[in-house]
Amino acid sequence: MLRPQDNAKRERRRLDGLWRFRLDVDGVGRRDGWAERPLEGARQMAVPASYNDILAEPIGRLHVGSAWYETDVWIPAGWAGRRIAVYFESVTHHATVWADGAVVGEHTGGYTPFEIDLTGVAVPGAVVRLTVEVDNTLTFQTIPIGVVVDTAHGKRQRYWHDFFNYSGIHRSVWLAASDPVRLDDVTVVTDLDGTTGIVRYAARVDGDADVRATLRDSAGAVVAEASGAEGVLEVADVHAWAPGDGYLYELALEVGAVDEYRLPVGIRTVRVDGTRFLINGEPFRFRGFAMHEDIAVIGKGHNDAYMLHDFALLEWIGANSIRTSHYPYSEEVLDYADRHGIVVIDETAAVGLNMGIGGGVFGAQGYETYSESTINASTRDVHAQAIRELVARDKNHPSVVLWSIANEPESHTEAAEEYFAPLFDVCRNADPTRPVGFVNVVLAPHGECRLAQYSDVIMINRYYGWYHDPGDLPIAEDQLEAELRGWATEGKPIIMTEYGADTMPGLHSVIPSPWTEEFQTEFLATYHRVFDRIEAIVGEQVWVFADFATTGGTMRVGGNRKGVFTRDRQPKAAAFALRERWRAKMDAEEAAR
Ligand code: GCB
Repeated sequence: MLRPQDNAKRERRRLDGLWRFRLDVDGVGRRDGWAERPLEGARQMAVPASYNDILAEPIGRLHVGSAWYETDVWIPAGWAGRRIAVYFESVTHHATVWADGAVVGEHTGGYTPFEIDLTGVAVPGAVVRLTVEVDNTLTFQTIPIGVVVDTAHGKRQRYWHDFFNYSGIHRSVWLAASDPVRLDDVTVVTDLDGTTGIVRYAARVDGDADVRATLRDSAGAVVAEASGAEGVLEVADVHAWAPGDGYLYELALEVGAVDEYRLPVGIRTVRVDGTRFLINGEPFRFRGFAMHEDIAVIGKGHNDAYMLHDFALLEWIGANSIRTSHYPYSEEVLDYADRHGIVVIDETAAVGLNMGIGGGVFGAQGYETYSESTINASTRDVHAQAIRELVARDKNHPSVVLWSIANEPESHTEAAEEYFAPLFDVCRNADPTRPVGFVNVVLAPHGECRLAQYSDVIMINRYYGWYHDPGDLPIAEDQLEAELRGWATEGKPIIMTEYGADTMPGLHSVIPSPWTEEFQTEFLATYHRVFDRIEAIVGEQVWVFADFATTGGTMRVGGNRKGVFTRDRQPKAAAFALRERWRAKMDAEEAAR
């Protein structure tokens, strides 16, 4: 599946805007045939956006189950004879789609796209009523997982991850037209041989037609050509894609005389060598943040202005990388990262697969993580599909250098190994070119984790001095160093994928104490001293870029406050300290080049 685009042979229309909307509070929408006729009792809802905080009613936060969206779409008369499809970038978490009252498709997985062929259903020159049932239910057989409990006050959703279960149509919806004979998919793999760049492409055509490939540089000059569904393009004096230098070529694929597709291509290599993480053969050190897609009112709805501002702040602070914690981000984010040389650790939505975290503070208590009745073989199938869909969507982004197949799962038990070992294979089969890993939690410290052996890179989240011995940074420094020295004996690169402290902006103290701005700054400095003493540490990504919404709870004050920026993107004191450190590192790297 390819993302819709406009070019000489293809056309697309964005269907964003105000749709008709109704929460299915009593769960009767299907029984009562809400899709069969225009949605009764509907209000308006923004697409893209989470509906939760827009409603300004408790039900927006409490609702478990379906929400119905509807819009009328005019199909251009000029599209007669074309293949017509609707492409959803993200519906969280399960979508069923109707066209004029008839089911046309469904999709599971809240953060990866899906396409539904409407040819024959959508009549050129006529209007089609599109209905989407958006189900936000999380169970032990969804990714992420959750459990629904029945209470005297209705259903309640519990889950083990620390961000609010925002729901809705979160990214753009496209109506797309192409020839019925068309390019269906393309995989690009790049390599470097001295000063020559190598681009291997493999195209999948729906129908019978020849493929011609043309590679152009950023000025539009043709640098290589080939024909056939598979081919190799060589670029003399290549301008490689590199961190901080998002140089992109453009690969144009022509399918007979009927279709074409243009794909930005960054030519680079990624490899792990001992404890080094190499991009184009050069050691790379990750500096930056684990992020969230999270904005006041809009929730997880994609917003271009916020995206640009977030990237501007990343540049301001001297970050060179991000992790898409804890789910695949909008495709716009990856496009931007490609174009600006930002390095991305790309994560699936497999978060919260751990009943031990927080003693049940975030979720429900009394469950076993892996069992017949909780996370089981069916969950693994869904998880495998989530990995395949992530790779299918993002495989051609040069910015993506490492896959994270899960965040903080239970990883110290035999059951964890049984569950996860095949999933590492799923990821490597889907993409043999990038390193694969998962993010380790403190409950499986060095020596006890049974999954690190399957990872190419060790990714670790730690909160010594926050959740353990809160406020005592000398002890935290010792604990962190002792553990990291253990991990360093594994001979693999280590990325600290999370470390941070909740901080209320405006709260100060002379002696740094938890929740103050001074403490956050000291906390990070403590960790940095340790990182700088251990060679195998090749990355530091602070938790978290900005404050974000979570479920309400005694450990959260209006959400998670570990942001280096507030939710409305104002800097806390730690932002300036990080900027000093990271910009100095950036300058030193530059000088060494
Ligand atoms: C973690 C999780 C992250 C939480 C964070 C915290 O380890 O990966 O999702 O938000 O800790 O602040 O507790």
